[in-house]
Amino acid sequence: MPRIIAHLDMDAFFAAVEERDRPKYKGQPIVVGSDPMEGKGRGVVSTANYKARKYGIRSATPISRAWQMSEEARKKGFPPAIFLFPNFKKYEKASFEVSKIVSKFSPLVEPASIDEMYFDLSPSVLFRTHPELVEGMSFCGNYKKAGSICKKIKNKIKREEKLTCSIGIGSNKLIAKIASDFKKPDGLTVVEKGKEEAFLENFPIRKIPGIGPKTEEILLRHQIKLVKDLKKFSKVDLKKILGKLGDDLYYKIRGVDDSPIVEKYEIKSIGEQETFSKDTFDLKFITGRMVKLSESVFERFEKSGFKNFKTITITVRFAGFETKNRSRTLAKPVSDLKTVQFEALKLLSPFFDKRENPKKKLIRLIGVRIEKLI
Ligand code: TTP
Ligand code: MG
Repeated sequence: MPRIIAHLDMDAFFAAVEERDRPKYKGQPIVVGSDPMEGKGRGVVSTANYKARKYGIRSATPISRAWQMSEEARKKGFPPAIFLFPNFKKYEKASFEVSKIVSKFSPLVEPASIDEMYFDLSPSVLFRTHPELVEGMSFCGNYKKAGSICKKIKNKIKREEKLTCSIGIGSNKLIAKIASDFKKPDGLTVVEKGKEEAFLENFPIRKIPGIGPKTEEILLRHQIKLVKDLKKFSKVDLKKILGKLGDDLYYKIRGVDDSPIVEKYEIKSIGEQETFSKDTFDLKFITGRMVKLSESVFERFEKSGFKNFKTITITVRFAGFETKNRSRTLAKPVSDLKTVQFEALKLLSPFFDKRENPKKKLIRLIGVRIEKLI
């Protein structure tokens, strides 16, 4: 049965929520991330709104660099960026409200991250649950109708949540995902059945999910820049160049993907990290921050709707960026703050002695995450 799948991705999500909730910053360039400390801050940018992106600021830009870019813009007479800390509880709430709106239009919704979701608009699915939405729609698939449903979804999100999003519609998840990114922000892109290959051909290869910086580098060495360059290679050739990934890619670049929509709520973990303002080996300070981070993570867990968890994971990043994760999975599920704090500190303590840190390297960042949520 042919499918019609949509992918929705919120625009500049964290920054858009902040801009909505703080009217005094409306229309200003906004950067959500760690404290820039007038250019001496050491974390990174979570996201920047589109005004701040004009200054070159992006997700994962070092916050010190973002500050410099804002200063350069200020010197040219543009408004400097407003730097704000992330407030995950607010973003989780907005994300939940958006998925509630989408659920009114489709019975099959897959939350894929905090700001994106896939949903099924196939007539065969909607006929069963939302007959009013598919009146006059034929079983062979009607992309116009799917487009008009998505317009309604976008309007409702704008009206009720005061946020914009971009949606892509296609015959599978892969095409929908690439299409949602095609006209950002506030875009709607429909790729009808049969038009998938033509749609993909002129994209740079990095747009294909699964092609990261390393694969891109390998392919560039073979003069492959665009999807259409990649299409000249046979399946056997691609396998020779890229191994198993080559096999997958052969189909992806032809728009073929039959992965299903997975309905379950996909939060896999709740966690937070903190980059210290200075690399440190101060036991009292670091354990104090770990206790606080655990509290903050636990508060979010309490609001998440999950009842228990089984795994606690910590992250330690040394001054030289070497990063270690350590986990403990408990025999029985738990749901209390004391356990998170106790286990996190127990996992952390070897980093203060020769068990995990014989050279007494300074610590740059710590994080804590709870996983196996039930
Ligand atoms: P994205 O959807 O990748 O980015 P975005 O919503 O900010 O912007 P766009 O309009 O291009 O979709 O990520 C969603 C949120 O996830 C983003 O608002 C902040 C967070 N995030 C990080 O914290 N760090 C990162 O490196 C990225 C990519 C995202
Ligand atoms: Mg987004």
